[in-house]
Amino acid sequence: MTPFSNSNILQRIGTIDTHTGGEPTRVVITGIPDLGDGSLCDQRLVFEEQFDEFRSAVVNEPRGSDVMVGALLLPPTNPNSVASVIFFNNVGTLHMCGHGTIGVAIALQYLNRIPTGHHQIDTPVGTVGFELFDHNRVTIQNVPSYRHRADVEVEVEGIGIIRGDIAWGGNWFFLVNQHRQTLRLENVERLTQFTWKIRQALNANGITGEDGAEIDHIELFGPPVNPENHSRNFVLCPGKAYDRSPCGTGTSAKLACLFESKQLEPGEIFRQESILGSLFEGSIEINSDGKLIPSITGTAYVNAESTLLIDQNDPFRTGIRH
Ligand code: PYC
Repeated sequence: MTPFSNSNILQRIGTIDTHTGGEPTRVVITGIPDLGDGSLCDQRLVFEEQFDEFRSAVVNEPRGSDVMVGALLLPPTNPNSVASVIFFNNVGTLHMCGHGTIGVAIALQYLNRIPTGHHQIDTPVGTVGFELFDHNRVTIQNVPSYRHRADVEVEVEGIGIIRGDIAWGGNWFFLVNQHRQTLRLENVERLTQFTWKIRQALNANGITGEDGAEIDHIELFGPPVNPENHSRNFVLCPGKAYDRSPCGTGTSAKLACLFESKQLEPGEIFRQESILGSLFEGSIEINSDGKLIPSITGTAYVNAESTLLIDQNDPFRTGIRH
């Protein structure tokens, strides 16, 4: 921790908080550090290397919590986009975030920056389209998604052999259907331990996404509680928090796997409920380049409009990091 200064100057960071199906997004609208004028991937790298304390101050305790996802609202890089966004969480940055994109759309509407209709935002892994509807509903058209490997076996300490698919939906996922776990809210501690062990086993065995990318999201699937839905999931995020929403990038990865296994046709609706019972509706289309584009529909609400204050004398000003 850097030495205390005697300065009474408070650093001010303007934020809009939303939640999408219970999963929070803190959209940072003012006080954003200068990340230079490189590509969004370069800016993300600058953010990781030079502004990790800023990241932690915004999302970690005492101002946030392990489950909080942050979204830096930056100028668009593409002339047809309304903004660029870099997503981050309790331990680092995310490539993309589906619930977060829905939250950003609702925050932009709250700020009167966009009307209902079609828009797009830029992320470090590609441009994401979205349709803003009435009643807080948003459909995102995610980055191209795909299954990388099917039915991969991993030996998990204390559990045994677990099989799953590796898929990209804007983040890397290991998707497990056979696990003997009951996907209910009262079991989150157990589900967290179970999925964390799978993640550690993947790392220990060098099982990765494409080009050695780390698989940092683990997703379990089970029967829905609401019979109108097709599936319930439990998603473990990179910093060991579980996703309260059905996870936009995770649902995208699931849609890609279903398509590859011939269980989902383009245009068909797949209703994915979260461990809380909140819902995303997903579907896919195959674009003119032959790529699979998932659409994810969800609902978000604005919770707060705040100014975060960072006092240079506060020993926990940069957040509590685990
Ligand atoms: O909705 O894509 C998502 C997401 C990723 C991590 C938390 N939520």
